[in-house]
Amino acid sequence: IAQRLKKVHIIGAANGNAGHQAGCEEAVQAMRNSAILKASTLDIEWGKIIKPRPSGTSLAALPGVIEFSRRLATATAEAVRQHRRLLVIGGDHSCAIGTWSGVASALRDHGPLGLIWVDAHLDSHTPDTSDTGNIHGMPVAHLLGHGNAMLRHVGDPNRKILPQHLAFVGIRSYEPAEQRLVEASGVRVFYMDEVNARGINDVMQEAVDIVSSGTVGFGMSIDIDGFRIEDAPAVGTPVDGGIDAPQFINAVNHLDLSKLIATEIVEFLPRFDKDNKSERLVVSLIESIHARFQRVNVAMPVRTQTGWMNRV
Ligand code: 6HN
Ligand code: MN
Ligand code: MN
Ligand code: MN
Repeated sequence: IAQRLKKVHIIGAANGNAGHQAGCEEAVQAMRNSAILKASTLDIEWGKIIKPRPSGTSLAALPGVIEFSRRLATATAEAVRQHRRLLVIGGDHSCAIGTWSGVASALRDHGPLGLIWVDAHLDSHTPDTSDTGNIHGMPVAHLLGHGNAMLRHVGDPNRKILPQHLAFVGIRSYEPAEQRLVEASGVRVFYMDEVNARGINDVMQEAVDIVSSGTVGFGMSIDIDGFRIEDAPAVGTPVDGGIDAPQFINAVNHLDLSKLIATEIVEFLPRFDKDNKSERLVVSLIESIHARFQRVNVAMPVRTQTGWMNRV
């Protein structure tokens, strides 16, 4: 069993129609074929690949995203219940609704889930406030319990993440309505200005503290447009002035990831890659995170009729 737990269990979220442009749906296949990933030291176990039914774009994608999110949530919940070292490869960022709804519902009896959101964007619109209607700009609002009821209730009807258990890192592009939602909820936002002033090391340490305190564990949702364009050129909504990827990886190497439950890497559009830079970054991220991933050692407390008990 210990052998199996050392493996990285990858669930593929092959969605793309809720993004700004098509292409994210190709990332799962690209990573399955990736010679760079195969050449890495990682012990990979490919799990379920979830594909959306054909649907429209912008808000016309909504019924498809709801149905897709439910199937993805079922898959991530199962992986977490089996104590696998879970990695989700997206997909446009709307897949985060399914990923974290499933993880949160699997942990419901253990305690609340924390979440670090690495991104250029806040992704905190509701269908009512979005200018574009693109659902990849809305996952955080839904995980916090706002917006469309069907999307809010994927996995179970509870709020998936509480604002005090969420931290954004790398933010530099947003609209006023989503910023109001986030700031009014009291979520900690490490805007890019603060990352530049303090360094990514310091910021990530504090982010881990925030999402670890009062939670059973935390997830990381990494939108690769959070990084500098030269580190991750293959994105659909590039924004200048991103996180220095080598510095981020160095920061990860010094983090306490003992409470990490799962990681998600999204918004990779392989057709726009240059010299395999983005692909290389995705593999480096997985390598550094999984080198520090202690999931196998985490004994999660479970609620019993007489109190709390450690499940091994
Ligand atoms: N992402 N705020 C913009 C919108 O359309 O709502 C951009 C969202 C980007 C989302 O990159 O995951
Ligand atoms: Mn368990
Ligand atoms: Mn983004
Ligand atoms: Mn995003």
